[in-house]
Amino acid sequence: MEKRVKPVRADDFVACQEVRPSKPVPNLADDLRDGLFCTPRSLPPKYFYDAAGSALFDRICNQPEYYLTRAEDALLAQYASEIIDIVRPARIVEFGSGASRKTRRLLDACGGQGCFPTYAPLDVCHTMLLETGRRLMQEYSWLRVQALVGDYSAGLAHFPAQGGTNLVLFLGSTIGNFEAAQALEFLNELRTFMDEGDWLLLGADRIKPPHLLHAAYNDRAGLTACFNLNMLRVINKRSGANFDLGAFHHYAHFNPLARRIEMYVLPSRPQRVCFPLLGELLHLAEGEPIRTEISRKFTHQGLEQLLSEAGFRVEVHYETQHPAFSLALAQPARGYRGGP
Ligand code: AVJ
Repeated sequence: MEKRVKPVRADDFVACQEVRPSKPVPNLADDLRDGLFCTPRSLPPKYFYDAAGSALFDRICNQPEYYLTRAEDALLAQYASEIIDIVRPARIVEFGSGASRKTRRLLDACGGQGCFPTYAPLDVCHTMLLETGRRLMQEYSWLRVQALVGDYSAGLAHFPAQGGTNLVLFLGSTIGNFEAAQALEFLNELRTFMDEGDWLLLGADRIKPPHLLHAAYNDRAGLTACFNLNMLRVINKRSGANFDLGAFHHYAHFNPLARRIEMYVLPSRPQRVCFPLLGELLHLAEGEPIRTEISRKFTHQGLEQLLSEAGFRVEVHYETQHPAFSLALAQPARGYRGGP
């Protein structure tokens, strides 16, 4: 008889707790109504990330054109011990942790310096949190994982407090998905939840020659195109809509005035899409765009200005050149009285 390995129950090892939203979050019907039945049409990027979408994003990160992940990882590899030495965190909080791959650089540095923080990843995906948490605890014998299930855009008022220094990670240039006003609001809110001695490590992509940006969002293997169109599949599955995936194209370009990548799905012929959830029918003309993502690109100064407007003081600004990428280590500015 085949010998079976006893399954490990992740819940036995990884403490997992829910962070309740503290402000109203639009549901799927709201997002569809507000995004599609007006012009210009758009859908929020959070709908990229079902299991297939997350797997596609992982593969995009390994594409030769998608420099972001490698640039950020190079900075973490080079500066993780310096960062840990400066911060000496009691807890590492990570927003949108996903598979926590980059976090390992920091955990390695912790181990090397006799600093043993708790790791608190916040993600919407419960399964991903448990799997990653369990794996990390096997790799780092000293590590306690306090997994948090929730949506960082749904408010942080119910985020569990913990004494000692927090190091908050917001990596991968996810901040670029927010419009300028939203980014400011989010960072402001984050600062309100942080103590004066806490630290923020923020990864942000930088302005660079358009052909490099264009290539990163139009990889030759076509993974970004699949990732983009997968959003329509997610919407179909979750709402019962009937987007015809074969009738849409991926389109991504860099808008140098707005300093951002804009990503769209474009119908190659007129479309009628049913939304039973709303009792509505959507008419799209040939080529009428639905925007699925913006990915803002910062200048060195622009990033520091955003942080300072949100009430942070940048202590160290790590950066790569060619391709440029920023990792800013910042603290809440002392005596800051501004608010959102
Ligand atoms: C995960 C939001 C940082 O904007 O570069 C990758 C998502 N979109 N390719 C980015 C993405 C297309 C990515 N972020």
